Amino acid sequence: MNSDIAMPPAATALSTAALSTAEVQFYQEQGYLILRNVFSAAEIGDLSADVDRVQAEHSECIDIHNMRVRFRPHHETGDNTFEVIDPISDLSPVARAFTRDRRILDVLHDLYGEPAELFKDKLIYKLPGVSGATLHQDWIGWPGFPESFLSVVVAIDPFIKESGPTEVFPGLHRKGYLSPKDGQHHYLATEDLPAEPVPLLLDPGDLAIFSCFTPHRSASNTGTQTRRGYFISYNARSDGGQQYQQHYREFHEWLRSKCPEPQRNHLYFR
Ligand SMILES: O=C(O)CCC(=O)C(=O)O
Repeated sequence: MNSDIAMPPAATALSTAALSTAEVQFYQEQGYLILRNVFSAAEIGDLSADVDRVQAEHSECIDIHNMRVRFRPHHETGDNTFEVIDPISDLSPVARAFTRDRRILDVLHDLYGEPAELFKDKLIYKLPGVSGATLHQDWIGWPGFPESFLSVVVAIDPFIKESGPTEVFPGLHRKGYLSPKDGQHHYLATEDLPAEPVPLLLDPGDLAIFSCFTPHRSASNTGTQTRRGYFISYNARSDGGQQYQQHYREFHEWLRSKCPEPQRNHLYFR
């Protein structure tokens, strides 16, 4: 099945001074940045309602064979629990508008020194009980995978200790990719990292940004509320230009290649 995702490329910002020099320097040194109150409660309310609508209206898509969604074990029962819709911007006009919002694009222009291009986007719902992400870097050794890849997290729900916030290991992005560049996804061992993790504690409407080389992880959601975050990833324009559709073609190929026969024949994208 053709898994091209019908979505026009993101608009790009032209010039800005959205960040202070100190903020740009902090990101360059630490590999992450938190920006408070970027979006209003009303804007986050609209995003919240629309991503919940997508989850409800496309419930038939929440299926282990659909490459658009991912599951994780419940931290107590081990039950495979829905976690991610990737991508969501073609299903949610509100999410799509966030990917093109000047408040994000202007910040990225300051970090890149040039316009950003949308690379991928995913809504991590992280329902209560879902286990966390194992320590890893987002970069992967696929030919041409952009080293300028970074992710912007728009907090829809509070990222608090109980809900399993993303935790970053600051400064280590400067070491580059720490695993074999063999095209596979690799986990890292905490004891190998000479830094203490920083939890990205966010209120709804806050943004966090981290580099594809910044090691990160998250704990289980042991609270009673979802921890919905919109993770939007970009690359610098000079680092491959618009790659959104190409990325999803490669990603689906890779998912297929990882899936053993005969389940591979059941995979689809919808
Ligand atoms: O859910 C999180 O906090 C982390 C997610 C993550 O690491 C990823 O999607 O690469």
